[in-house]
Amino acid sequence: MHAQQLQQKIDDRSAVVGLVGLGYVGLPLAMEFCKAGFTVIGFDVSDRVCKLLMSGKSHIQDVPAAEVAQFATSGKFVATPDPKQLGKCDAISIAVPTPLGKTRDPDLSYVLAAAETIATNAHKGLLIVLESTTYPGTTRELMQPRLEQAGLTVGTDVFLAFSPERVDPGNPVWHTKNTPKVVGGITEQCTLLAQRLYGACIDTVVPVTSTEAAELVKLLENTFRAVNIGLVNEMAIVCDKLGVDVWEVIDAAATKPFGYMKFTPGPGIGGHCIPLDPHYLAWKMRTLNYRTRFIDVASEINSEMPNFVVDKVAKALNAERKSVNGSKVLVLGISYKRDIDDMRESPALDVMKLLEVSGAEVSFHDPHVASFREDGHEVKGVELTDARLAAADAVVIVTDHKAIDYQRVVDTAALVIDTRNALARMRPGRARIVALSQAPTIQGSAAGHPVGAA
Ligand code: SAJ
Repeated sequence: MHAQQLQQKIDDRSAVVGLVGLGYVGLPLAMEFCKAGFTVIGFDVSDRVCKLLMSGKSHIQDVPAAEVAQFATSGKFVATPDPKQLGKCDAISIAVPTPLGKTRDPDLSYVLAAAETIATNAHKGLLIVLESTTYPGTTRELMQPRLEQAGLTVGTDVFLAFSPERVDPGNPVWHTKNTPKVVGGITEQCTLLAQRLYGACIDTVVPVTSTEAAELVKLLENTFRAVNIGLVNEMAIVCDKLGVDVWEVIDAAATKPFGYMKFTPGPGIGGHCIPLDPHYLAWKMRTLNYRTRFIDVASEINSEMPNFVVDKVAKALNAERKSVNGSKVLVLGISYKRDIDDMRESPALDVMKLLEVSGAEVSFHDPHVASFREDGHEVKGVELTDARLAAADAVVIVTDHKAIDYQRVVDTAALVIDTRNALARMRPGRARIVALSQAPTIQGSAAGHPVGAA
């Protein structure tokens, strides 16, 4: 009875849809529900975010302010820090952070807070969908009991599902509406209702038979990336020891039209997904006495890359009879990937810290990051001037933003360690260039040949 009523309200768009968490996942999804004709109540603990949205502005790069303003003005979208408003919702999606703690253990405090808030305000006929990336079993083991403690039976009184978020901020092609959405429910009825709800605003919905399957889909997707990035990072180390250009090898391998997918090595991995998501699976499997070796090995190699890069810098300076200690090192690009301003888990932070610990005088320039906060204080970037490029004992390209003029870097700097192959097509200039997988030539060595890197 509740299922049929909810399905009817979804179909005629009279259902009120709640979004818990109005970040890079929740806000775009809220807008899609509004565009599909639903009234949406967005709940966020940040009063500042709610006020900003209700004033018709957007704090998410992929959501135009005009869209927020349109629905906030028409009353189709309300952003509020008041959890009691969730009692008005017929369906609620949860898109809150699931970080890892210091010991790489899952921190589900935001999910649990959302579950408590929803259970307190839940009513019969409510559909809840968890979107936050988490370990398999979370929806059934943590979410369902809280609803049932509130006297609501999942599958008949209320409906519960998991649907992994697949938002890639800044992606010019794939958005919330056109990216296929996987949904898996505690019961078949839960899956059907989640499928109906998301099908109202997303082009393709992919049902799976359980919440665990849906939770694992996301973890497989991102573990696949982390493991393959770890593989090419190891290939960079292999090529470095063999004196082979890893970029040439990867580009040639990528000509294979089947059975191969190109990944590129670098100074390590950053972001809010790839370095973290696989550890959710590793953690869960440890509780079942199983060690997910691929995840562990990939994490080991990826985490080792900042050290590998700093070792290259040290060897490159040493080739000029300089020590890291006392050298001026300019880091170019510090966000976790090119052409964005996000610093989360960025390997550039590790590279700069390691250089500083070795006594280098480190500065950075990033066209997208003017400054960042570390240990409670602000670290400011520097302007990219010819004087600074020329004065640096070493320039290290960590994130290869398109906005940087790399020919200028090659023409002006004396030594550049290029961890992203950003200089591959530059004309020769003043700079001696050391690639990610290239042993620096030791000046004055007898043969003048590259000395194998350690
Ligand atoms: N990286 C490499 N080599 C590669 C690819 C990435 O070193 O070949 C590094 C990046 O520099 C970055 C980190 O790995 O530091 C993560 O890069 P990413 O391209 O995976 O970007 P993310 O973290 O924004 O990942 C997101 C994920 N989206 C979701 O989880 C919803 C991921 O699943 C997407 O596949 C990815 O975007 C994407 O394709 O852009």
